[in-house]
Amino acid sequence: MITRHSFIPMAVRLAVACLVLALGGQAALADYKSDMGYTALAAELGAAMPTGADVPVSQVEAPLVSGAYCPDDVTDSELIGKNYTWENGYAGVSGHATTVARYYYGSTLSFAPGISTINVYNANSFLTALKAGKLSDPAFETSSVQSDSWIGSYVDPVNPTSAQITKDIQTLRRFDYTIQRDDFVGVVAVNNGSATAIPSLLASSYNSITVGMSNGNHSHGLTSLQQQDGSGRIKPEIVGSTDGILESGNPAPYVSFVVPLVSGAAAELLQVAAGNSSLSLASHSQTVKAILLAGATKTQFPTWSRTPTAPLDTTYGAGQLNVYNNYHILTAGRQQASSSATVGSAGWDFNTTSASQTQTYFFDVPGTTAFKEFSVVLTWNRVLTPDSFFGMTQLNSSLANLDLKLYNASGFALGALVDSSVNTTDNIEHIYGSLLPGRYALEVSSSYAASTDYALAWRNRPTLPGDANLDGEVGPEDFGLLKDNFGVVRTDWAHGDFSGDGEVGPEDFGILKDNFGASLPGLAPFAPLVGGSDAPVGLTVTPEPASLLLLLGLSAPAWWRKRRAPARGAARGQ
Ligand SMILES: [Ca+2]
Ligand SMILES: [Ca+2]
Ligand SMILES: [Ca+2]
Repeated sequence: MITRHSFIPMAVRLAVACLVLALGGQAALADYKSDMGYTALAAELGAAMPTGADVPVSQVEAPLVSGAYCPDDVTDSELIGKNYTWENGYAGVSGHATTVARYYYGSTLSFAPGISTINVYNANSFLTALKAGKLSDPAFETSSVQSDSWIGSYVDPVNPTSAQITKDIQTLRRFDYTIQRDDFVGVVAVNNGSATAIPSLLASSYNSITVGMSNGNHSHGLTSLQQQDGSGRIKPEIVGSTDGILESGNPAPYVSFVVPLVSGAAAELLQVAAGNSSLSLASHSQTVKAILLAGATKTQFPTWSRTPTAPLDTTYGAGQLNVYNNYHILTAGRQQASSSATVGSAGWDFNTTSASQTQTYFFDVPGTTAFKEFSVVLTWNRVLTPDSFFGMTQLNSSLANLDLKLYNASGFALGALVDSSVNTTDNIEHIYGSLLPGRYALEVSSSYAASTDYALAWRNRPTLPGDANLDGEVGPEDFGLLKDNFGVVRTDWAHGDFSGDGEVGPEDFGILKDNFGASLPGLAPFAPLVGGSDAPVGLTVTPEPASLLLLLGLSAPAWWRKRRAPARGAARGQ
């Protein structure tokens, strides 16, 4: 059955690692709240900051050897005064459960201090209640968010049997089945350590959100489950900063304590969605997942990459959780596909598609800006159905194949394909990159006959005015583009028309001048510096416009007159 070491809770395993860190580690300088956009959103919203209030949650904890699995609700000031249900009977305080709880719904440490109703499960009892291989249905999950900071498997690592592997697969299907049936947001852990394998339970699920760390020190890469359970899917799907996370006063950079932060971020979204009827479809677990992944940031990770057939980075997934982005995607509102109207450049949809349908979302990048980042995520659930002969003892898995494509568009007609996410193994598609001004279309298609619910979420980050080459900085290369096209009509941002009037002129020079030397905050802060201690070249000083022109041997007015005059004549037909 369950191999004993498989259920050693992370807290026990981590005791050794904590000791090492206590001896050799240093206090973290940054903190997870500012790293993940919580501080910025709280500053923007003030008293309106969501807290997860009225969102019921559950916490599943691997028991200690003693059987203890409960957070300390009696003496821990972060946790007292809330309503706890010990689903498997009160069995004593677990330090691991207490730390998870502090970062899940603690009064000062969490992203969701307003959470007040918590169901706590012993992970072993929780697995039993899923009833893998039994005729009966799994137990209902009445909470809206479930946090799983534990890992496990029924498979004996030394002498694996096919029956054990089947039990893992059927357990995972039962878990995904409960998400499909009860529509809660499941947030689950990969293992600690970058050389570890991705756990079967529950990290290999489809319908939950699998979490790792921004330091990359977690199991990552491809799932390896067999049968219809999609080996080769990329995990984790999102990561979180561990800067400043402590357990018993020591730095605790472990997956266990990032899972509850992602769970709290989900609770915040659900609270906002519940408080506004126009956002009600955001309460679906697929929508929350799409928003969390679309909101995630990659600029911390210079090696982050995806391809049309690999939607996520194999270490960082969709990137680092960002509470600020999540909130703004959600409140941009639901926006539906249309062949005669555009959607906004941020938002989400929850809808249904099938093989006979294509859903197209037209949107504009205005001529007066350009997007350094455009991020869009499509996700849907796999569907589990009882076998026609074996009934609930054997759940069968069906996975629709939806695809996501980004096109140039003219009016409401598709133009050239810009990028695509068309993998065939996973229930996630993701496109991420920079966009110049213009009209675009996102297309959601399905090659699966049955009707499939899906969620789509998208956001953008404008670059700085004057950044013609979209590298996030305004510098000499942008000035060069502007200079080379000065006076040209019918041109675009990439050639120096930052004002969006279709020509490159003094107004564009003014925009570039005002931003010369600036770069987007938080952009690839880990970019290597040449020579170790050398300062980056060219971006530390903001030259005056006169000195810039002097540097290039140009006189602005003469240069302007020389090239602008014929261009304007042509434009006016003179
Ligand atoms: Ca696909
Ligand atoms: Ca630039
Ligand atoms: Ca212009």
